[in-house]
Amino acid sequence: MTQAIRTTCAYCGVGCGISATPTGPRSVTILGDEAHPANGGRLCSKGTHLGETVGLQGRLLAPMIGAKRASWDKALDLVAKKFRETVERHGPDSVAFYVSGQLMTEDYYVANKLMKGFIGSSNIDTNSRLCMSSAVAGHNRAFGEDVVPASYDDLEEADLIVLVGSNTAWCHPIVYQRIQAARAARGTRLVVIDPRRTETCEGADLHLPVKPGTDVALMNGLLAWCDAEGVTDPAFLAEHVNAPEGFWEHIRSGHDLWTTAKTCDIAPALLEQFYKLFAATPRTVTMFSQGINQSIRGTDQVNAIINVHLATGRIGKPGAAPFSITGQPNAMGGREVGGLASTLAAHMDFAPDNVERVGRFWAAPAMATRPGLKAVDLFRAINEGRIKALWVMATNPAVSLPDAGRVREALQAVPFLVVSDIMADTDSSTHAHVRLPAAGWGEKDGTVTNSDRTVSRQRPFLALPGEARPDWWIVKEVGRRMGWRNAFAYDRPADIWREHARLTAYQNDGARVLNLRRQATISNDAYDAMEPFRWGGERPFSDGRFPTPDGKARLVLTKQMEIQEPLKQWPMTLNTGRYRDQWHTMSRTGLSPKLARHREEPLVEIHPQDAELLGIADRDLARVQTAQGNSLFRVAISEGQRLGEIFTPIHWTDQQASGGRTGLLPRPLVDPHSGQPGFKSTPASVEKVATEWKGFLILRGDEPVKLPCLWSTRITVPGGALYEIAGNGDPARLDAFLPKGDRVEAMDASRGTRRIATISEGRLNGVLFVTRTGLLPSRDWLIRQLETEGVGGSVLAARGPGSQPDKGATVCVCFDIGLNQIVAAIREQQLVNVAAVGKALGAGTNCGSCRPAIANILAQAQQETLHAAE
Ligand SMILES: Nc1nc2c(c(=O)[nH]1)N[C@H]1C(S)=C(S)[C@@H](COP(=O)(O)OP(=O)(O)OC[C@H]3O[C@@H](n4cnc5c(=O)[nH]c(N)nc54)[C@H](O)[C@@H]3O)O[C@H]1N2
Ligand SMILES: Nc1nc2c(c(=O)[nH]1)N[C@H]1C(S)=C(S)[C@@H](COP(=O)(O)OP(=O)(O)OC[C@H]3O[C@@H](n4cnc5c(=O)[nH]c(N)nc54)[C@H](O)[C@@H]3O)O[C@H]1N2
Ligand code: SF4
Ligand SMILES: [Mo]
Repeated sequence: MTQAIRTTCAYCGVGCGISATPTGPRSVTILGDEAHPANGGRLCSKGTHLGETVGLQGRLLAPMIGAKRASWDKALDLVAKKFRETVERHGPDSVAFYVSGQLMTEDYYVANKLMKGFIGSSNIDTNSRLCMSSAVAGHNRAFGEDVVPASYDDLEEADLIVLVGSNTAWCHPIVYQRIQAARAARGTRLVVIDPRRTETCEGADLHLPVKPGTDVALMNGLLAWCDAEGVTDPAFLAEHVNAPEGFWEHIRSGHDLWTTAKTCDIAPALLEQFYKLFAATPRTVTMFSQGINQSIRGTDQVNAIINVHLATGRIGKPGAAPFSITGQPNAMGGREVGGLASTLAAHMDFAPDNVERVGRFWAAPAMATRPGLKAVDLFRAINEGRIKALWVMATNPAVSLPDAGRVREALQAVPFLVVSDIMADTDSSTHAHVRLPAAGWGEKDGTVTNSDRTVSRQRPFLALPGEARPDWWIVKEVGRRMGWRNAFAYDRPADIWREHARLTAYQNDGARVLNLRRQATISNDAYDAMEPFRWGGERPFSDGRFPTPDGKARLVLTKQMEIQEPLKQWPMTLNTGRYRDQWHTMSRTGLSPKLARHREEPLVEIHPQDAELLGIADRDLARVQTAQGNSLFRVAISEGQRLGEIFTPIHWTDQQASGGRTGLLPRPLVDPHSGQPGFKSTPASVEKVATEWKGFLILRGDEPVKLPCLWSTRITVPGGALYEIAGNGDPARLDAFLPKGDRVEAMDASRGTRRIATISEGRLNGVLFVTRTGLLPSRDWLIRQLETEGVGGSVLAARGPGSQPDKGATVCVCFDIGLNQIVAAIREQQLVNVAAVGKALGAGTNCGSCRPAIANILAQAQQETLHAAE
């Protein structure tokens, strides 16, 4: 028997430990690691189904120069030569790296060192700019260092947890499960502050549907309330906190309950309920993520939250802290090594003695002396011709940056583009001159740091496929070929880890909390056996000392920004974010048939009244337009939306769909302190788009096709792919996409229905259903025919003998249980809670990610029963 390998999840910043047992060259059994402090054995739907994503579909397996395979030597020599020549000709600031919170700390360290110490520029920025940079800037302003003063254990010690701008149930599901467990065990109260009613609200005591962008007013109002109620901590304030001039005068004027409620568009009684609860509960954790960070006032929003915690002394104590939760698995590690253009290394900024110190440590020939270009500015600089060589690693800016249409132009325009990725084709790598095949999750080896500063190992359990190589190796090889052989002479990740650890400790006389001194001499064996540990200790700032020059934390005066009234041309406000079972641009989660079922298409969610006004019905297609661009989405009418606001997901790309391109829509406007884009709020309009026909296509195999129709979205299914399609004109042009085989057809002219299948020796190769006015059958049974023997012409009836009724949209992906099944069971068996549904159907009893959804279905069913009784 092969041994289980302990590693960390590929996805979110919760950083769950995984126990992976390989079962073949490219297959693995995944379980939660019971000994890992983040998850104690639990995994969410994405972690649970990681095994479905380790195949080689779509992988880049050899270096490519243009469309041609190249040897590593040739590709690396070319990259080194082009970067060296560009620096020689145009100076160090004419080149840039754009990297990612999905790199290992070791990868990140090498890239940062190469750019900031050897090339001599700070033009290395990361997708964490889009994610965590407002939190980083907020921490620096308040504490003097980017330190998260909380741990997951605080969630179990808190009496109140406030989630601000965080859809925790979907995006940090195991943290959400820990919160729910704490609620069950000790009655912890939960408040959610989010303009949308998300599934996170299902298990909460209060939901405040704030007007977007008004969190500063809400937090300042809270501070004013605490001040008036005498729940600030004068002793702590006097000894450990500095307030800027005019701070309290500012808080004490114009932040009364009524004014605040009006600004935030929340019922005063609801707001008062929250304020009272907060004031009465010393053990409070306020957890926040992108609803706070991704704003053009993100840094002020972060500081408004921290202000409340500092002023009430709710920091550095058990169960009391402001808690910025990270997105990517190693967003935190990137911050530690200094992978942002605005930091130098190891939590040091560009102060002259830091530059001198790091330069000495690296024996650097060309230290960068000032911050470099932040992501949005970086791509603008490319469009302006100022950046002539760009290396993108482990991120997909053509999809994920705001105003992605301009970003695509930049990627096309840059004279030399290198993309390191695990996948062959991404919307960004299409434009690359050189593509480098990176090692992916399960193959790579290194460390990551999660939201609560816990460092864990990612360990390989699969062989490197083809010629894929780890990112640290690729970068150090380029460094060596650029002429710095000794500075980049690493043989293994442990070599890099030790150097990084030494730098954090180098001349660190307590000035920086980040100090990995004990790791600096770790042996290779000890590195391999490393247990998860937390830097900065259990509870930073518990002694009331902060890493500022005078040891005191800082309150920051924050003012609520003006919220622009909607313009006539753009009557709606576009909010963007995530789905429970997809990860970013779907390069990994898109491979999993199970995960694909939760949301099969990119939806635009809209309030019923807005939809009615616009003449849009549920399941229509609609075009969302902004000043930056437009894209098509499937409509989902949702009571959870505020009036005038719409929501679209960030996940869909050219690789899976003709529409759903959220990245084209947001404005490239950024927060002035952090440079983080305001992804959550863009003026927009929506209109219905009619099509003459709709249908679907099921194809065997995993080679994607691009279909010539207005709407086409692809999901992976067992044995093949399902395309949902809609369009105008003659649909017969789609017939050509059916694979060869014996062809069977059925037409119904009155409804304009075409059904065609191709079959070889009793195996279904593909099937196309299109209709103008008729209904379409459930896809499930047809999909199963891909894996069935002895298929014949009767497949066009789209129904097996005694086949099941339509299950409806998948809710529980672990047991493949649909909405209709749950609703029927609730009705027929009079189920009253999530546990009862679990008992009856199994739904929600494995990973638990769908439990909030089941709670929501139960609540709706109860409402309907009430209405029926009235
Ligand atoms: N399933 C899944 N999980 C993920 C990811 C993924 O792609 N898929 N990505 C990971 C990454 S990198 C990140 S950064 C995290 C993000 O995790 P989250 O921050 O939880 O996710 P988002 O959906 O981006 O946004 C959170 C919420 O902010 C709300 N919001 C919008 N505007 C405002 C506002 O003005 N005020 C307030 N209070 N709230 C507002 C939105 O309505 C949304 O529900 O998720 C991580 N986890
Ligand atoms: N409108 C809008 N836009 C957003 C957001 C939003 O809420 N709204 N959120 C933003 C946030 S918070 C984030 S974090 C970004 C995420 O956006 P991206 O970083 O662009 O998204 P990913 O799909 O995670 O891209 C990772 C890429 O790296 C590849 N990859 C995976 N593992 C490795 C590896 O080990 N090495 C290498 N070299 N490549 C690898 C994957 O195949 C994939 O192509 O999106 C941002 N964009
Ligand atoms: S919560 Fe889910 S996606 Fe996040 S690390 Fe844990 S298992 Fe992975
Ligand atoms: Mo993120």
